[in-house]
Parts: sequence; structure tokens; C-alpha cells
Amino acid sequence: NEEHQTGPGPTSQDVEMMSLALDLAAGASMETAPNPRVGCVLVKDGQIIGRGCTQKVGQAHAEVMALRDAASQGHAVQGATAYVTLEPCSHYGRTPPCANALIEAGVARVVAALEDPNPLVAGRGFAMLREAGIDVLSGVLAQRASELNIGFLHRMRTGKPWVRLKMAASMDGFTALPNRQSQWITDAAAREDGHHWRARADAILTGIGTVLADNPQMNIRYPEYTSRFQPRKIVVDSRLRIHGMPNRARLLESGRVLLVHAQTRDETLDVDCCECKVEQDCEIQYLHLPNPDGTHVDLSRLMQELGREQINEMHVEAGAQLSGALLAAGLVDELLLYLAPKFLGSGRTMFDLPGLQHVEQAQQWTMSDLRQVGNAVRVILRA
Ligand code: AOF
Ligand code: ZN
Repeated sequence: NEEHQTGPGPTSQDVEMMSLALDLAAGASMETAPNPRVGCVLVKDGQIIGRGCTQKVGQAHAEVMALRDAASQGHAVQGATAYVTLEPCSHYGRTPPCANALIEAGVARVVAALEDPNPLVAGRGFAMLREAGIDVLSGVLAQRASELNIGFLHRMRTGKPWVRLKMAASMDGFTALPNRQSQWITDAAAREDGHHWRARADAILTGIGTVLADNPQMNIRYPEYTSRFQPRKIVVDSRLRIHGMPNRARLLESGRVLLVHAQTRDETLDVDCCECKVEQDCEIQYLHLPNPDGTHVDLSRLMQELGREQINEMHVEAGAQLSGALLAAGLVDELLLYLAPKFLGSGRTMFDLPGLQHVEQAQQWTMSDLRQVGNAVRVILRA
């Protein structure tokens, strides 16, 4: 971000106010998606005169909310500093450019945490501000700001969602007994922590193996999230075996479900059986995405497709087969692992991976966080 810096580095007030702006951003509704959650604080003569955060998608951005807040309290914004957790936008999207709004309000200085990698913005917001004679400083608390919108930033840079894969296992690395029994390896506190990660995702991915074995609901059940859109449910089901389930799959009871298959719908067993088992408020879509030999779903193309559908963060809760395939294909950005203080001795492993000849061939992950949650060790690894 250095090319945007026209003045000296951040002051202690800059860091303090950016920290407040980040708190506002973190408090924004999850319904901003696929928009990033942004916070803005307006400061004049050392006093906060306005605060705002991004509204639901299609509605006002953080800067506009902060300007309205200042106006509603009778504050003149002329000469103020705007602290924003992301570069102000320069484009006419669903809303007009925030850079213009700040210029028109007479802001003297803009301090940002990050440049917006959206190709429609990408430095142009800063350039517009500078051309208008506004002092611009970027890169303040950039790390915290990146974590908050990691999915949006990743999608803008790569075209694909940020893929977080969750797995719970015993200390010796088994996710279930040989008879598939797995309830419960980790305690309630660790499971609740996992649910919070699921709740922040735009979509939840699983495989048909898990659907047949566990019949999961794949929704968000804690009351603090009920006002939020439910994440999209995505099932990798090459042969559409979900159609043949004797009882309706519980995940078809509500929400938007995407069934990703490799065989054509005619090739699969029981095509029209599905419709009769879907509840009214469940919407099913199909995506035919075979790999070259037509046997399995092309997972890499699936990620590109979901990026195009503006999925920022994807949460994977699947068995060893799909999880292993994603890992082997290099499609996992973050692993969220809960290891419980139990030893199962034998059972189902976390990932089905091709065998290696040398230890050096194993993918190397970096430890990004390590802590105790309930009775489990929670490890977050990044690719
Ligand atoms: C900002 N402030 O609070 C947010 C920004 O379609 P629109 O008009 O809502 O624009 C969406 C884009 O604006 C989004 O992709 C991202 O680049 C930026 N988000 N920008 O100035 C904000 N949320
Ligand atoms: Zn904007």
C-alpha cells in the first residue's frame, strides 16, 4: 500500500481510531455479503463526529453511514479525518462511489487499513481522493482488517472462495470408530465453537457420504444468527444418490441447496423421486460438473463456479473422501481442527490421501492459531 502514502506514518490516534473502525466493521451484519464488512469513523479536532458500518447488500456503505451520522448530529465534516477499514470505493456499483461522498463532504484526510482488491476499485479510490487534494494513508492495522474480510479479499484476488475445512478427531487422529460412530468425540463447547465458524460462512459444503451416514441439517441453529440468511448448502453427489434415500435428507427441509453431480440426471437412478421429498421452502439447484472421465465432480471448477456466484467464505464439513480430495487438489485454504483428549485406536482417518514415498512430499501447513476450546485442542492451519 505504500504507493498511496503521501504523508508521514500513522500516529497513535490513527491506530486508536482505526481500531474503533474495525470494531464497527466486525459489528456489521452478515447480510452485507457478498459485500465486505467495512467500518468508518470520522474525527475532527480529536473528537469522533460520526460512525458507520456497511449495511445489507445494495444499501449504504460505511462511509455514507458515517457521513449521515455526523450530519444527523449537526456536525460539519469539513476538514475531518475519515478512518475506513477498506479503501473507499471509486465505482458506481449498487451504490455511488464513497470516494466522491468523502470529497464532497470536504474531508481533509483519509486513513485506510487496506486497498480494495476489487478490480473495479484497486487503488482508484485512493487516486480520486489524492487528486482532490486529500491526504491519504493506507496500511493501518491491515492484518486485522484482512482477517475480517478474508473471504472477500481472497475471492477478489483469486476468483475463488476462501475454503475453510473443519474436522474433529481424537488425539490419535480418528474421526469415527470403524462402525462410523462419532457422536461425540469433542465436547459441546468445541462443537459450539465449530458452529460459529459455520455461521460466518456464505456456503457449507459436504459430500453425499456424510449425508447418507449422518443425515445432517447443515443449517445455523443458534438464535443469535436467526436474522441472518442461512448459508447456501452444497452437496457433492456425483451419482445423485440423494434421490435414492429412503427417508428425505434433512438438509432438503429448508434453504437453498446446490446438488453438484458428475453423471447426468438421466444416468442416475431415481430422478423424479427427489421432488416429492423436498419441502416447500427448500429450493434445489443442480450443477453438472464432471471431471474429464465423468466419474467424479471437478472440484477445481466447482470452486471457480462458486467464486462466480460470489461465495466469499466456504465452510467444509465432510468425510475423509471429499476432504482428502479437496486437500490433495490444493483447494483448502484453512484447516480448522479440533482434537479431543481421547484415543480411539482405530477408525476413520481425517483425510483419504494418496500414499507417499517420502515425508518431504507431504503438504506443509503453517500454524496460524493454537488454543484450547472446551476439552479440545483447536488448531488452525493455513496452506
Ligand atoms: C466502500 N465501503 O462499506 C464497502 C465497500 O455494489 P456496491 O455499490 O455495494 O459496491 C460493492 C463493492 O464496494 C464491493 O465489491 C467492494 O469492492 C466495495 N465495498 N466499499 O467504500 C464499504 N462495503
Ligand atoms: Zn463505497
